[in-house]
Amino acid sequence: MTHALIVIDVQNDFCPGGALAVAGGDAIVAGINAEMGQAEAVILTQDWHPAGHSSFASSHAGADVMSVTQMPYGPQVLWPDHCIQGSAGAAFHADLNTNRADLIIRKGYNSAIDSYSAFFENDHTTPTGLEGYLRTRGITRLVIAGLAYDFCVNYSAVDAAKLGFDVEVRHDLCRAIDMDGSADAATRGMKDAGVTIG
Ligand code: VGL
Ligand code: ZN
Repeated sequence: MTHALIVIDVQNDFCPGGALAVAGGDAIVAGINAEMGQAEAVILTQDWHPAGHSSFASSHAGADVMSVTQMPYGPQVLWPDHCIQGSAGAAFHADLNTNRADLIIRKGYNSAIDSYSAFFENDHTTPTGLEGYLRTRGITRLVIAGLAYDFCVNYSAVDAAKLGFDVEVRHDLCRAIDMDGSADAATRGMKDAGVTIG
């Protein structure tokens, strides 16, 4: 048994020109495609929000983009509208080898709760189903890459480690939003959770 490669949110809205562009987001695509050849299973995640999602600043009167608000489940960054279900921005980067994917898991479809992690919504309780998929396939080792390093990659990796998976994050195959030191904080948090940063 080798490992599953989990590719987080390599979507147009997180790449240059997108609604929530991550610097260099497109520069990791070729390396991720190459890495797929090493994996037993390839899983893609896709941020997939309904219009008017509660994580959008536009859904909160007077709120600034990138400000933080308090939600019932904790603090929430208010993002520009992004990855709206079925939009071009929500589509995978055109060069990503989506044909190699065994599973595409969508997240963030619940209007009231954001979902950074591929495993749980931001209430840290509502599962996406990915844990069950991996366990029933007998996969215990995960390599994680994608966007954004400090949000969805970080949350996915920490949740995976807490669930008992053996987790490596490929730093070279990720790019960060990096607001207020969030990239360094993500590295510390992942290491504390037992994630290997490769
Ligand atoms: C993400 C912010 C909002 C991510 C998704 O993929 O890291 N970040 N939605
Ligand atoms: Zn999102």
